[in-house]
Amino acid sequence: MKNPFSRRQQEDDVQRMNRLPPGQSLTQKFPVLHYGPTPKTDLSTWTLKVFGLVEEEVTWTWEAFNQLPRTTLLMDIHCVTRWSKFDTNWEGVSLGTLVREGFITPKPAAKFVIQHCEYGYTTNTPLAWALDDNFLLATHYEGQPLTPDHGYPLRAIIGSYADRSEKQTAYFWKGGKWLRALEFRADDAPGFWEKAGYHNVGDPWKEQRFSGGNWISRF
Ligand SMILES: Nc1nc2c(c(=O)[nH]1)N[C@H]1C(S)=C(S)[C@@H](COP(=O)(O)O)O[C@H]1N2
Ligand SMILES: [Mo]
Repeated sequence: MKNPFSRRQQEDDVQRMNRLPPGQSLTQKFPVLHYGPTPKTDLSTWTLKVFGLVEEEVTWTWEAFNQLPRTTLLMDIHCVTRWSKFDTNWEGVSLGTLVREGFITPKPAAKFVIQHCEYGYTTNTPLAWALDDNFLLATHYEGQPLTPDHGYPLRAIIGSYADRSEKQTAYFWKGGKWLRALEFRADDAPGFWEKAGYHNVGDPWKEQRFSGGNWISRF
């Protein structure tokens, strides 16, 4: 369906509503951005492992993962390469819900969560961010299972709410595609892009794009 509103008009609208972080522009597409190849996933051998500073480590099969309580989420997402996408619809499992309902119990010393993805991609956030309700382990986008390029069968997402732009959020690289494990840690462990020179925190509202120094050109 052709979008009845021009990109520029939509961008003006979100700007006026204070939903466009500094230096970003609105895209009506859904760009695919990652380093390396897209993995092929066999759901019969796929697992998600939760390890590190938790009372009990757990490994879910795809079938077990799909028994967990589910959540839908409407988010604005912001890529550090300057595109933002608005009102994206996701469905999946909320880490905050898993902790509140006792499926995972972090040890008191746990302060960071590392997402471990296929081919060794990692990304880090404070535990508090990953437990907040704008962070989701997503299996579906706009009512459909994720496509391989967008992270099938499971990815993390972090974004901002239309009406709560002050909520703590991060650029979209902190949403790991092809997620296979979550590690709870006391100390931080900068991930793939963070070590390549992206900002360790990556708040789009503060325009924390690069840490300076060792930035490697990506594209
Ligand atoms: N495993 C993995 N996840 C990743 C990346 C990556 O290189 N590998 N890139 C990140 C970046 S920079 C962005 S902007 C988003 C892009 O998600 P999309 O391709 O679904 O738009 O995925 C993030 N997750
Ligand atoms: Mo990105």
